[in-house]
Amino acid sequence: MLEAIEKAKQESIINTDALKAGKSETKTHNQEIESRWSVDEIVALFELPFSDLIYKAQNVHRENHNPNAVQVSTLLSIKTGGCSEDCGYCPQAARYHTDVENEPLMALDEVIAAATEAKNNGASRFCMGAAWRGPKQRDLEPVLKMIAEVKAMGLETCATLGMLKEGQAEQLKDAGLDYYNHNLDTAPEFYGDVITTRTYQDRLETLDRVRSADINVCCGGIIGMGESRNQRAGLLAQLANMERPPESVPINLLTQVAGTPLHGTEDLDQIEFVRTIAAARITMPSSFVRLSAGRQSMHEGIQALCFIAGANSIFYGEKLLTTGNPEAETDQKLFAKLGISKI
Ligand code: SAM
Ligand code: DTB
Ligand code: SF4
Repeated sequence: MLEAIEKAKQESIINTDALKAGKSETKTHNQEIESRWSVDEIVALFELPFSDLIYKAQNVHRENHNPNAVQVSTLLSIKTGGCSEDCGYCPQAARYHTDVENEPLMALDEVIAAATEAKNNGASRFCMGAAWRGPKQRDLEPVLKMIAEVKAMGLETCATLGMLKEGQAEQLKDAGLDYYNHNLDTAPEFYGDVITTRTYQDRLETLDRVRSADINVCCGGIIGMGESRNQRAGLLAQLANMERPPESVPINLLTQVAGTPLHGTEDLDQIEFVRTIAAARITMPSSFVRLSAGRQSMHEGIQALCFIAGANSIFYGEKLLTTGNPEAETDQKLFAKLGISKI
């Protein structure tokens, strides 16, 4: 095990040095593969003494980012509930009996009003989410208008609409979409325990379409669904080993909702969540790592540890899609306490 840890250490030093020297662009394909992370190497990071792991993550963070600045995105559910899929964590799946109702797509002026409020509260990115397996062409048309209008307000735009068919990513790009969020959610070997109505490969194909259309990729997953540490490392390996790792990596702590199959899962130890953030930072030095769902159940001390471990993005505003998030004022106080400025 010591050997594996040493290798993991060397690996992260090599990655960071290469980045610092601006060599990542010029690496050959073989060199690229050599610098990738195996699941065992990532597990070895998780197994480091906590202080050593945090120290390493903070070093990588400082070498690649402003350690005192956090990007803030506000989420809006533009189409809530009634989803055909069976994601075991999701309150919006029609088949689970939760308090979430099936609502129609929001009107353009309501979306603009929400984006205006987000901008006035200091968000730099506005993310629009829809409870769809994927958008039909007639669904996409109004969403393209929303994207164009939000972009014209001077906000960065992000959308998460499910799987994309050929040509749809290009339409989103033309409308002014900056980021597309589509999560791998978990390691390939645990995936089938959580979702059966779409495959891992389906998700990878959508991510390829997003990349090919030159839209920034926002891709991460959920921790605390009953997966093993090995599987948490497996998710990070999938992300870190992408041809180009995602620009944005949301790490969600499962928000348990009554009526969903994952409700009642044993709570994850929050220090393990911090370790996951640190391992994401070390393995994806230049990505923005987003401390995503789950902040409402976290003491501010745990959130502070996540920022020290390299998280540099959050969802900001009192609601995620259907569940709660800390009030903007609470976050402002926390940022002031920690000397963090918003990006
Ligand atoms: N329907 C689209 C899709 O699934 O691709 C977009 C919206 S979906 C709600 C976006 C992501 O939210 C999911 O991939 C999942 O990672 C995350 N998510 C959903 N429910 C969650 C929960 N209860 N706790 C944590 N994350 C959750
Ligand atoms: C992501 O990774 N997390 C956000 C966003 N992408 C779309 C969604 C979190 C949803 C939490 C459950 C809810 O509010 O419905
Ligand atoms: Fe539908 Fe997305 Fe929820 Fe899955 S995560 S049930 S696809 S809204």
